Amino acid sequence: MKNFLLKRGIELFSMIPISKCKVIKEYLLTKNGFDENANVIMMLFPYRSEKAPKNLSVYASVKDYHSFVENLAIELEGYIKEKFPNSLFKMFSDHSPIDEVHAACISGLGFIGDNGLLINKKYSSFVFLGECVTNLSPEDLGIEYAKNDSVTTCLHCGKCAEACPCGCIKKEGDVDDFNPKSMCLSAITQKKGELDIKEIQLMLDNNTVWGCDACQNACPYTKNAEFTPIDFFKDDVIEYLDKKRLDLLSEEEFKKRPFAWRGKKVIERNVLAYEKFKGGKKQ
Ligand code: B12
Ligand code: SF4
Ligand code: SF4
Repeated sequence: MKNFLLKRGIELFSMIPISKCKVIKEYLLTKNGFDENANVIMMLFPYRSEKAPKNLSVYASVKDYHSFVENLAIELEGYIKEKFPNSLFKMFSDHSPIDEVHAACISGLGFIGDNGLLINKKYSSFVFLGECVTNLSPEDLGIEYAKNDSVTTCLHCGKCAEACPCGCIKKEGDVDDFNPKSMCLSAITQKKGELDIKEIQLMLDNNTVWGCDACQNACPYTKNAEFTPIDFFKDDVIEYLDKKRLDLLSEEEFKKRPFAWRGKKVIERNVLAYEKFKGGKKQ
């Protein structure tokens, strides 16, 4: 299993029992036949490449990580089922039974930043999280349980809170209220319906038509972080998204982008508003 993952550029993985995870969607476990004895192999997928996007968050500029995980799941399932035909095995990412940030932290793969994200020392917070839930044991798979399964946190330097344009991040020791996550710019760019002028202004000020990286870019761990070694995230990066670029995407290509799950209308609305108010000029 270790070699299988390493060959695919996945160097950060670790195993924990599901009983230590925060289960947020129980039905995804029962539906797939798992009980409290299941194990979780947490994995980190670094995704930031040298190509820095100009008006998109990094996650939105690379190909959709869900298809990366789907392809990995197919290969991994074939590999595992050949050795253990009766085993239970299911890959998740994002739409997951567990709180992935918490699980990756107690797997020893990083710590939780005040920005709510999992930060890995080598790749910073620019890592996607995914996991394989299985009834196989560490001995079966040749991966040992994480040694330190406590929750660890960051430097609490306050830079992410200062950089957040929406006041969503609480500084250590802060007693003031902070805004709910629904007010996070990332959530605003993904919501359906009309955007008001304040919301459009936030997109313009932060140069983004999808997602937000302000709290990650301000974080000191990002400064010296390494770029992704995974080819999937290096190819076909969209550095600037305008209406012309959007229209050039075929239906098939559009489906491969991280903003596709919301449908064409939402990203088109953002791009048009961005272009209209920026006067169509590239930053
Ligand atoms: C829902 C969600 C969002 C929503 C949150 C809105 C809401 N109403 O809750 C929105 C759209 C805002 C969002 C934004 C982003 N997300 Co998101 N999101 C998730 C998702 C699917 C579920 C989170 C959850 O509900 N956890 C469970 C509940 C119980 O936990 P919670 O206590 O409410 O808080 C958790 C998180 O919400 C977060 N958190 C804590 N404090 C704060 C504060 C703010 C302001 C925000 C936004 C989040 C946040 O950390 C907590 C511990 O896990 C996870 C995947 C997963 N299955 O875990 C991805 C996930 C957390 N997101 C991810 C990413 C990449 C992002 C963005 C960076 C994308 C972008 N560039 O725009 C931003 C970052 C915003 C931020 N600072 O956290 C990655 C994070 C990878 C990492 N290194 O940690 C995940 C793990 C997806 C993945 N599989 O890789 N996300
Ligand atoms: S993603 Fe942007 S708006 Fe959301 S918490 Fe981070 S800095 Fe704030
Ligand atoms: S910017 Fe500072 S406070 Fe925020 S996550 Fe990074 S180390 Fe923690």
